[in-house]
Amino acid sequence: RISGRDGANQIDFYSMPCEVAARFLILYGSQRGQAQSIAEEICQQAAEHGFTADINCLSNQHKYNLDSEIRPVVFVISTTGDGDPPDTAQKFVRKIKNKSLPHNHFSHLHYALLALGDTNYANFCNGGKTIDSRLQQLGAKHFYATGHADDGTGLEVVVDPWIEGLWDALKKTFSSMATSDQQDTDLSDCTQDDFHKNASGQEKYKSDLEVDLHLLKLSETDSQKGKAITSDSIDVETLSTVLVASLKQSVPLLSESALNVPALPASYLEVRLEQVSTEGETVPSDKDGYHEVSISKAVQLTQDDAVKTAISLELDISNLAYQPGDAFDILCPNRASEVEELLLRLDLQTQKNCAVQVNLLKNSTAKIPLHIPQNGSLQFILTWCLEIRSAPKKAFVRALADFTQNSSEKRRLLELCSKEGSADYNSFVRDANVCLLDLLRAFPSCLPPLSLLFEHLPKLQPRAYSAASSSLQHPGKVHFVFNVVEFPARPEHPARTGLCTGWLADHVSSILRPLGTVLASERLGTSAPPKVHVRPRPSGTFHLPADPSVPVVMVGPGTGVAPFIGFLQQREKEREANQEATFGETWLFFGCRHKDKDFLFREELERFAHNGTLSHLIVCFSRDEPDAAGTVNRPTYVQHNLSLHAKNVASILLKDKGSLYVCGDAKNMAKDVNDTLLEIIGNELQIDKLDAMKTVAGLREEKRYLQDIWS
Ligand code: 2AM
Repeated sequence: RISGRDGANQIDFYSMPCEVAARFLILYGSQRGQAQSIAEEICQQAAEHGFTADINCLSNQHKYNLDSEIRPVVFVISTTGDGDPPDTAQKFVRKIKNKSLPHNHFSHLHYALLALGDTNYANFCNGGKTIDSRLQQLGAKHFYATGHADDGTGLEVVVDPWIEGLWDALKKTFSSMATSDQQDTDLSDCTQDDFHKNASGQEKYKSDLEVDLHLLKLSETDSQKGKAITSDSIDVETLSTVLVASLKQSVPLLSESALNVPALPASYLEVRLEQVSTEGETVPSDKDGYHEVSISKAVQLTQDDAVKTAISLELDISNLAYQPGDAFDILCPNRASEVEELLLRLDLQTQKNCAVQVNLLKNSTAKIPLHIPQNGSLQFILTWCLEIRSAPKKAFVRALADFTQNSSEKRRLLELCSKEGSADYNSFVRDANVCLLDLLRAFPSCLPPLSLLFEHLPKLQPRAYSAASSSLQHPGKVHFVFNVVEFPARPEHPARTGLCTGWLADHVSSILRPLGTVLASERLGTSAPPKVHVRPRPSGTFHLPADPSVPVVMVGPGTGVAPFIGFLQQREKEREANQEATFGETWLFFGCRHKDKDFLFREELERFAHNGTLSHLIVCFSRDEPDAAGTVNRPTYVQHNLSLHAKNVASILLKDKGSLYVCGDAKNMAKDVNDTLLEIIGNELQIDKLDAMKTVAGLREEKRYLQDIWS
């Protein structure tokens, strides 16, 4: 049957023993490289399991043809924005969404899909789900249950067992294809169990809204799968109570066989250091669309005794265009002191200026990671290209164990990356923000080769900051505001600041001034300003409504107020320029800890309220003592004020077709605000929670409930 078909593969591999020629196709849709690296890992592991895998990005449409694809296909799809498929998958999605495709268009296709998402954001895994449900509609068959991995709790919790179960599912697929005509059999039933047996991860839906969107957006079978996975998963909490020790200290509980975890992927890089000059290197910039710009101002917005230090920056961006609501990517280097320590620890300090040459080991089908430049100096690569602060993935921990001399250290590393040691890995590595250097400090007999770092450390990613200005008000400039992130000392590592915010704070220290003062050099314009590499990152949706008469409600406690400062500056200028126009009501719900310590942008916000740009400025203080009047139950958080103004908020959203914007912390604030919104809508419309959820989901669909949130 199959050999008669044309397509990418002319060989009748299904009738061969699967060890010989079992070939499948991996397609990934990646936004920031995670789906790609997982796809590449599957590709590498395939060989170990006797398969041959071809791998392509979904955007390379000329390199694959699903219309005649007879190989099983494994999709790895991430999610971006408001639950959208990644940019690299957009064309593909448009293609399969074509309404003229017949319902059996993909009836020949057997596939498995791994969806990546983050339950801190709305529309969990929706990128993968969109593709999955459309493929189902067009008749494609699952040969393995879809996995939904959550970056909020650690992708590997689902990804690792999902990949582990994939090999058996593929074997069954190949053998059933070879032995009988399975054209009309959905293979997912016989392999779902395999996944459930392996799944130590839970598919968690953190908020009710997620559950609701899940119910609304998914087919029934998908939501049933979600439940099945949850109930079958290993009880991580029970494990943690018996296993908890410390990062370093092993609990001799696991049997030797439990520790028998193979190192995957096998090493594939060979790194050579050449004593040649590598002078003249700067940051990896122009080719990726970055621009080096000056930081013209840096102002500390908070008092010295505030809980957090907030800093605002002004950058000279001359002709780079942006709209309020857009963000900018900022390139930041790893800390010089950490790079030095790493070089010292790896015994490479004297070679830091050597040029690095990276080659693939013989017979390897892997690829040299694109983010490692050829001939860059070692110091440059460790400073600008690799995320040395990232928590080492389990595969990395496993590989490190192979280069650890001391037997109890080695055992502990093996425990941490074993399936049974999952809870320990989560609490001592992932949740503790442990990085490679911390592990090397804790395990002194571990001495990995450089090639291992290059294989496992991810690309150093730029950090995105929302613009806190409008170019109408500040031509040629953009402002950002951020809190200097502080990680307190833990047994696993010393106190430290966040990579980018800590670097920026140090970088601008020579021009940093307290609020309300002018720095001498600013008046005289003498000292050279610090510079930074930025790249505009336009937001698809987080913008003011085009029609200024549409009312808006903005919710942004803390530095979440940033984009709204941009919105309001824009509106202030538009009002000045067009006094005849009608402007809708404009509400801002802001919150901070202390009125006198961290009321960010206080003067500017009061000016907006005074001149009518803001019709309502509603501020709460979470840690101030009650006022002299001793008001009981005063609002402490933005959502309390939302409740107090429930009638107005409901009427803006439900009657006046207004928009609600939420910016700031995803983990707590955005969820609580969402819950409050459900209550407000439920009460106003006298409907139950599920119907309120549907209404809120509708607001999201209409892009009238927009979030710019981070965790
Ligand atoms: P807290 O630190 O006193 O708890 C800006 O960060 C403001 O957001 C602070 O006043 C902070 O209060 C508050 N905040 C903390 N958790 C919040 C939540 N779940 N919802 C709304 N605001 C919150």
